Amino acid sequence: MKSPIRVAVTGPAGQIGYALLFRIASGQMFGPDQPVILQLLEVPVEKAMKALEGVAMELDDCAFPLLQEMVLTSDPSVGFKNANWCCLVGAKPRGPGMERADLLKDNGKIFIEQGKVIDRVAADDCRVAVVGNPANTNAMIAASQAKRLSADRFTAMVRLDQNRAASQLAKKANVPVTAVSDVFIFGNHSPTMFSAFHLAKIQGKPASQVIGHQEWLRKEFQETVGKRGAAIIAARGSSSAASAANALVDHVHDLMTPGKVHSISVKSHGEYGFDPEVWAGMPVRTTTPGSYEVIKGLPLDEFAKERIAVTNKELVDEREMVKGML
Ligand code: NAX
Repeated sequence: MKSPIRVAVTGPAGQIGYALLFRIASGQMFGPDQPVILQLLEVPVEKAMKALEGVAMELDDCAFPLLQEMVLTSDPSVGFKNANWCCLVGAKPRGPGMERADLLKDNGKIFIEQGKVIDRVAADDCRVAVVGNPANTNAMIAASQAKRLSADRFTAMVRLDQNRAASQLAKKANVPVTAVSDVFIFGNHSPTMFSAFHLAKIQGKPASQVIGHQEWLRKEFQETVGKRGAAIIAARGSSSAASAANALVDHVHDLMTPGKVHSISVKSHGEYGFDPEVWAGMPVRTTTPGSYEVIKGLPLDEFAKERIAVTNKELVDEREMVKGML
């Protein structure tokens, strides 16, 4: 039996938390032979901590063989202590009439604090995956506070966009989703993200050739993927939760599996025209468990360059809005 890994999850009493924890504890994130210790960090509010106790009772009731221990806390230095992975899901939601800049600043405070504490108390091999929005910029903020852990350890999730894009392409081409490959998301996790259909393949052939409907790929497809979150809120009355948790399972699982090619948001070093120092969705290949290299040199046509410039500008603007806090 392997020794257990410590997985810290913030926001465990929230919607995504409820869809995520059971999948981590059942082995879907780290594999069927990897025991886990869940370190669950909520806000110090009675209602949230009480709800967390309920979730922990349900986890107990699953009798998961891989779940060795649970720590329930509202103290970040306990929650992140010796953590090998930190899944930063908890964040303040955007309230009515709230400007994006206010949301960035309010969440910025959370991620500054969490970045500092993770850097101080987490394990030496710690990896961080940010889900709480605005996820790309929150990852940049948390990384900015770390001195011990390098910036490449901090990633943000664009996997939900990748999965949404793959599924839409499969539907349009009337093939199973397993026939779709090389779907990469560039840029921000927001409606400006660019789903690079010119690189995607369906049954090994270029997706644009198989679908043959350029206008759909450029407009409707991009909008459906980029605005999927809003469409789900309109239909379901609350935001994506199970699909977001599933995407995080995929994000971490693929980052732990050498050879996997997938999209994650990482610190830019100027690849594909992104500003250095923003966190942008890009294609990566996992090298060793937890580490990756950005896949460089994929061809970009004029349309792709225009779209990347738009999403890059949004990331630069977000960075400007929080610059004073870093
Ligand atoms: P919920 O509001 O249901 O749950 C959030 C939980 O986080 C709450 O229990 C809250 O008490 C807790 N929390 C807040 N601040 C915290 C802190 N400083 N430390 C620890 N816990 C804290 O939201 P949920 O639907 O679970 O969504 C969580 C985040 O994911 C939101 O920011 C949301 O915007 C973001 N999303 C990101 C996605 C992505 O692809 N990157 C997609 C789904 C989702 O919208």
